[in-house]
Amino acid sequence: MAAIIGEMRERLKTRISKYMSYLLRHNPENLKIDEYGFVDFNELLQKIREKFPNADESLIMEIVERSEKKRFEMKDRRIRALYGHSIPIKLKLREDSSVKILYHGTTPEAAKNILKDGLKPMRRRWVHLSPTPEIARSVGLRRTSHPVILEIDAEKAREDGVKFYRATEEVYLCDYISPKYIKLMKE
Ligand code: HQG
Repeated sequence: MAAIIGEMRERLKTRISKYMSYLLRHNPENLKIDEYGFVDFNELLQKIREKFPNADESLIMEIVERSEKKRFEMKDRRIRALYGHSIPIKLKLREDSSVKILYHGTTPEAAKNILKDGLKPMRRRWVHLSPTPEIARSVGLRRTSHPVILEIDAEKAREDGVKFYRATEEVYLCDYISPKYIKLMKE
């Protein structure tokens, strides 16, 4: 019985986390969002409870603090998404000056285009990159059972003026990567 309740709670957390990502990354609807992407935590909680009446503060805090990916950030009772946005906000992250190689996992079809045209943000504000091939593979697996892993020469790109930002331990962001810094990863 306890196991079933635990599983139901996990499933509810996943649905609420997806709703939070939708609101904070793409469409805040009637929530007041500032230029850095933060909304008032109580307002967000109220909004979530309109859809998920069982949601409470401790459940949301579990999502923020204990999910397998760190998707959200809290500051002074305000909350924002750390990456994934399509709405125009300023994340104001500190530029990363140390990472040498980054990875990007994608479909074989997209990889072909990326090697020709470069990595573009597509529907989001930034290109999303991974610090390890394993993480890149899991990103690619969202779209295909046979992900292609691309290797980005971040050190060379940085020398040429490209700026990288570390949003979380698993996610780096940048505006665009030219094909000259991208190659297929050797398996
Ligand atoms: C592709 C998830 C054709 C790119 C993940 C990708 C990540 C191109 C797709 C985060 C292209 C965009 C973001 C070009 C890029 N031609 N295709 N020139 N340039 N693409 O979802 O990186 O679970 O916007 O390869 O784990 O897949 O939501 O980006 O396939 O961290 O927290 O265009 O979202 O995190 O797809 O994923 P996405 P992404 P969450």
